[in-house]
Amino acid sequence: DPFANEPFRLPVLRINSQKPFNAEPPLEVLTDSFITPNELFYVRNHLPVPDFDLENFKLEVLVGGRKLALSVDEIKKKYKPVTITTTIQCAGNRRQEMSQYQNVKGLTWGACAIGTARWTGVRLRDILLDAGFDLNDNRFKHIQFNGNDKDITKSSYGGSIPKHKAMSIDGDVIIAYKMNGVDIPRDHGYPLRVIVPGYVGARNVKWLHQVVASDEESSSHWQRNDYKVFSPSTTFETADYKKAQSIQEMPVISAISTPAEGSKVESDDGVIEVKGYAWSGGGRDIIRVDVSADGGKTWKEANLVKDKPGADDSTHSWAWSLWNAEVEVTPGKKNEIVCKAIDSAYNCQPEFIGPIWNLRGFLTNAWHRISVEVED
Ligand code: MTE
Ligand code: MO
Repeated sequence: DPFANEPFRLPVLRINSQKPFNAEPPLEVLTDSFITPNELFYVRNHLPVPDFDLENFKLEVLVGGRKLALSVDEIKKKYKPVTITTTIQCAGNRRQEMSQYQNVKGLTWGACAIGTARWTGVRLRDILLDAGFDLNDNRFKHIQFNGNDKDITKSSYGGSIPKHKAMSIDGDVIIAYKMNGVDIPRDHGYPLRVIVPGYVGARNVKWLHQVVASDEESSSHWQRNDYKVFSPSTTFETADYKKAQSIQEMPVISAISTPAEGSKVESDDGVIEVKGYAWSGGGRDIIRVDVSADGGKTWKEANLVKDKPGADDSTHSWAWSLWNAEVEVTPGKKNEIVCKAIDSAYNCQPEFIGPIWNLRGFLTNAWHRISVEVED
């Protein structure tokens, strides 16, 4: 059994698939703290968690004909450490809502395939420059990453990002060895993981063992034939994966964490508290979250909580904003609570799922709607 040596996981996680392991924390606890505790951070594994022999492990960095091999200790000693606080989100977050609209293919994630952590490591840029990467060499257009988790054909999970993201001084792409101050837990990539702030979760390759400068995107299945979005009318027969763009930077999203969908809420004064998260990719900050208690007719601006705890080297707003709002409700009936966020580029979320529906159920970022019964 390739899954015989999987790590321990908290029973509170909501399991989407056991082998490979995929699970998310309960929505009620997701927004309790700005930093998601490691044990509650969603897990998205495509393959078994690999075993590591740290003694003999070296990260391989290939640039043109040159090869640099670095142990974890060498990485820690040779390059300047930085800490980046970033939110990581799976492209399938909130897929459940899209699949309720119309069937899609993929794991049924709720709204918790997202989390925020402080990652400590060294800049990918520093390592690549050390390996002889020439910024003026136009042969290299992509930086590819390979993990140490392998399928039955022995091919590993992989992904790539464009050179400009990898090499820009304020891209904050790091090779991390710590997650929230401790060695990265096995489920999240021990001992090394690339962190690509503002990009889709899929490019944050765990169990990193190889970095390759290339003229092409990664040839892995997950770069070429997955994590792409098609028009609502595209079918599996007509989907042209070669033509479609890979998901990289993520669009603006938000979700309500409390109250829970379908719950009964008590209110003496006709007001209830609503809480949630909002995030946008590309380092775009959240500038406003609007909350409605009447299905989107009238809106109230939420309070944004942005206090990033601890020292941080981030050059952009890579992390989410938590928010809360007190909204007026009508007791004795169902109230439709809705939220929508606006990012620093004034991007906003689409009102409905229909126009963004896609066969794989990616990037579900329509207004988040829940229905609660209010009792007085
Ligand atoms: N890296 C490897 N090596 N193998 C994987 O299966 N899954 C990717 C990415 N990196 C994956 C990986 C996907 S799709 C996501 S959303 C994130 O890791 C999930 O990270 P997490 O499990 O730490 O939350
Ligand atoms: Mo993902």
